Amino acid sequence: MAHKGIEISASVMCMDWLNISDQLQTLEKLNIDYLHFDLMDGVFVPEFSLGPLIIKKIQECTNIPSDYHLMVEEPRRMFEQFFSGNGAYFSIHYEACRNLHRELVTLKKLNFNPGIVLNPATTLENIEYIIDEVSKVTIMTVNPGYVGQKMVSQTLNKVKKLNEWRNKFGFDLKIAVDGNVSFENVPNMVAAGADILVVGTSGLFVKNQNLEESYKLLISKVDEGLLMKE
Ligand code: S6P
Ligand code: MG
Repeated sequence: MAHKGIEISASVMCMDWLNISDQLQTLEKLNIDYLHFDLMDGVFVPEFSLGPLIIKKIQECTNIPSDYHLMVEEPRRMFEQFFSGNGAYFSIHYEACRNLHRELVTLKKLNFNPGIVLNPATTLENIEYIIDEVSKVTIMTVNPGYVGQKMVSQTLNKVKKLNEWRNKFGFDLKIAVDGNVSFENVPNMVAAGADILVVGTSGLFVKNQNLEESYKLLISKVDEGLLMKE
């Protein structure tokens, strides 16, 4: 459940895979807002990760809503493999699509909540003409493809600028941040205007740290950020 308007999306790729069923139960108890599914194709980014079949197995074990992040070249090839949209967030990269507007319209038809993701080097102006089509813009705060990286600090300014656009033009969209959403970085991210935090190895699934304790710490960092915003 959102904490004072801030939602948490837990990166499945960063879970303890040998204890995934226990961790899923804990996430449900904590009322985590979304399970963040990272898909990689070995082309758009060098790595591979989860595919639709494994994702489906996980979805069968939980009621937590899904939040898909496709790090996949020309992602439309995969839309139909996700069965039904059910209003889940489905985010594709600006850099990966030749016909971005068409793909966003198709996602809506498939009953997804379309989102767009921007790599650190991509400017906001690139999405000026499609921003009305999306429910969420994700600012990658690291380069996509790997866990455990350091935040690219300039991306915080992009979050701030997007938040200013949203306030100025009244865009009805959520701003998400993904990458090194750590206890240290969360206050600044929230203060900059992020309202969905994708958390992985540095902000929730921290090695040798109890999941519930990590969550408590994370929420206290969200509160710090909200105070900075006032
Ligand atoms: C990265 C991916 C992310 C990671 C998450 C890892 O390409 O999109 O969703 O899973 O950012 O978290 P951390 O704290 O290790 O950076
Ligand atoms: Mg991601």
